[in-house]
Amino acid sequence: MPINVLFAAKPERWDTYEQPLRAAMTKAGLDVHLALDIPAGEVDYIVYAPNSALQDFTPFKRAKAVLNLWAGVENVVGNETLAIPLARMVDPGLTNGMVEWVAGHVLRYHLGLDTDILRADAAWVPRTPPLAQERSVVVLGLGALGQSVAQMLVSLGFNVTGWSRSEKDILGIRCLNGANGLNEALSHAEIAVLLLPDTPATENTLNNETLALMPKGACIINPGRGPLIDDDALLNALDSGQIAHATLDVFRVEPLPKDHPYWSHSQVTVTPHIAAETRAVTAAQVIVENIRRGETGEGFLHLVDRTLGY
Ligand code: NDP
Ligand code: OXD
Repeated sequence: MPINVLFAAKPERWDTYEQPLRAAMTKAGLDVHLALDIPAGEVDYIVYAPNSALQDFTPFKRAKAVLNLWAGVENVVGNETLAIPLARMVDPGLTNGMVEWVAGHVLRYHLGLDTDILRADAAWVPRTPPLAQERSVVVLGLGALGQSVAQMLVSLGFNVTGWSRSEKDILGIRCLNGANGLNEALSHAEIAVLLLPDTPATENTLNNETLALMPKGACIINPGRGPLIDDDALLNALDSGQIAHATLDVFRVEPLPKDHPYWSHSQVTVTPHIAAETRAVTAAQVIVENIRRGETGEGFLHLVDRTLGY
């Protein structure tokens, strides 16, 4: 009997994922019926995007797991109808995308690239670019994405501090945790990169108090989630010069409303939630590996802790 796998994302995503999923299933030797529509009581696994029409998991009585296509789970983790394991997306393609996006934006700040890119006059003023070893960068969140980003920054020569919930020991990275760890990390953060999940514990991680701890003129890069930052506090810190510039990819409301002050602020760069995207070919392998594990009774990879919310 085939394994029934329901694809429950926006219908337009089917074209992107169908072939990579089928190819990965064939390669894994799994006999799978993959479809957009399967009677709920017959579904074994749900490949899921939190913005799909499926919000009530109650009828999926025999399903073994929900396999999220996104890294962020804030829009599904609290779903009270979900009583089976939930796996988040950890995809090498998505990780590479995030590493590259953060590298670009960190180097923009570090090298002061705007000075030349936005030059309006004909001023020939040579300057010596700083070296990465003279720059402290802090990565908030040392998970799948934060760790890869931090390691890339180390490989470029930056002084890297990372902050996470639990204690960590990662070669080349100063690892801190807990409330005191955050304060210590931010006090050296010339550039802060936010790669925390959106949970009750991480809301407003950057607020009036924590922004004030950062060195004057620091820069912020947020590809994590909008609620990690208290927007009013950031706007005040930008206006006072405490924060020199912010690059924001994620927002409390997306798309960012047209009248939001971030759009017109000269010290803010808005990007439309494009820092990193799940890549179908590599993600399909991760999804199929979890289906294989579900069938053999091995533990699922990348399970979400419903209590912690990530
Ligand atoms: P992980 O779950 O692998 O890592 C989360 C990290 O945050 C862990 O290091 C965790 O600590 C830390 N953390 C969680 N809660 C706290 C807390 N209260 N205090 C301190 N540290 C905390 O997630 P990923 O790295 O895969 O992804 C991170 C986020 O990136 C996603 O949740 C999503 O919001 C965002 N994202 C954005 C994308 C975009 O295009 N803009 C694309 C993909 C993801 P510990 O290690 O101790 O558990
Ligand atoms: C994700 C995202 O969570 O794209 O995967 O933000």
